[in-house]
Amino acid sequence: MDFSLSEDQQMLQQAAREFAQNELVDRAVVADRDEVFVADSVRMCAEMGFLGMAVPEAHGGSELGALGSSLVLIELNKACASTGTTISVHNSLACESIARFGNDEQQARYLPRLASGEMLGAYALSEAGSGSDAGSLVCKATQDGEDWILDGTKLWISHGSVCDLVVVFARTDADARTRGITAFVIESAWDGYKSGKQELKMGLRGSPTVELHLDGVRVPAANVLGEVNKGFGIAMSLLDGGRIGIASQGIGIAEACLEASIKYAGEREQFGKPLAAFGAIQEKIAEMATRVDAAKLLTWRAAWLKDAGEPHGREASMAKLEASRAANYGAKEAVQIHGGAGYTRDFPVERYFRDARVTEIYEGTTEIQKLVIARSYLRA
Ligand code: COS
Repeated sequence: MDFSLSEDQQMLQQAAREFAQNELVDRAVVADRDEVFVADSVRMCAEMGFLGMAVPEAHGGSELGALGSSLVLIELNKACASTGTTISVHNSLACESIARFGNDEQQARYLPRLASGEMLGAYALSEAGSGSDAGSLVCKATQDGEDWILDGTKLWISHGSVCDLVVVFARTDADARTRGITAFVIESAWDGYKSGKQELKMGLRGSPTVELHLDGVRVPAANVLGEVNKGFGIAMSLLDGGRIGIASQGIGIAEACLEASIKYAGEREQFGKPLAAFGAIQEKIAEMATRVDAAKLLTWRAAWLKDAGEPHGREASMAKLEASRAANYGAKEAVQIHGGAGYTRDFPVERYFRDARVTEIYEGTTEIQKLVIARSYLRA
């Protein structure tokens, strides 16, 4: 067993780190404060090739695989979790859906534009009545000649107000629960597509989360992704990969918390010595660092399995479970180490604390990750 990254992976990590620290850190503060989409950051990510991480080179992508993507996502999220969310959803849920389940024509039509950043991709599964119970969705697709007509409202859609393409899951058989759902690729410019209310969120304020109204959207048969009524498996299998992305986000936030805490503990003095000299602070740093590494090992194992073409659902859920806990633990302790200062916007740990919270909620709650893990052992 070899725990080291290859030279290419180290170079990728370094390039992503320098880019994120130089370009994203200050923009993250403004996007959070003003609650505006991190458009410039995403555009610069496109120039770096980070919008094509899940797209094969043959279609203009950088084809970094799950491990390469994780290395990049950790660095982006360390600097700006709103950018990290956008890049993760675009790659692991939108691009990957077409790269894995699209036919040749769909791949040729969409992948180059997604990889270059000409199109930003989103993913629409959740609804008012179906969050954790994704299989109960009611958004409807009705056949009309060769076309499908989509009607319904989707909820919690990351960057649904600024995207160009969305992978939408809709019901095509009212009586078949998870076996009656189909995946469609739709373009936001099409008639009947409208983004609605933008949520006012605790964190990730540079990543708009919106309602999506589909009002008679006409979708040609050519935009059905995979087979009719086989969409639920596609949704779940994409989420297996997406969860590696969110685990990487958790690691990025947790690492940012650790680094900020080490810096502050070295600078701030109380009782005549730096905070770092106190056992109570050392105990927190040790816990934070160990949890970051545990999350990294689990996440990179899941990514390695995915890249090897092996089943990785259980491992992705374990990675997300642990990494999201590491992020929330790290953020809580980082604020604590910073004391009153950490409770102000003068220090970034206040934002990390708010951004971390959702990692235990979206792309499957902590409870759902435990359910997936337990089921994989118990086959219950
Ligand atoms: N990959 C491929 N197929 C999968 C799968 C996976 N990871 N997980 C389940 N499936 C398939 C099953 O094999 C089954 O297929 P068949 O119909 O051929 O038997 C089908 O999907 C239904 O599976 P299951 O019975 O397990 O579905 P449930 O309704 O019990 O739901 C959970 C399973 C709870 C795990 C699922 O609904 C889930 O992940 N919920 C959370 C959704 C989520 O993360 N939402 C966030 C959206 S993005 S913010």
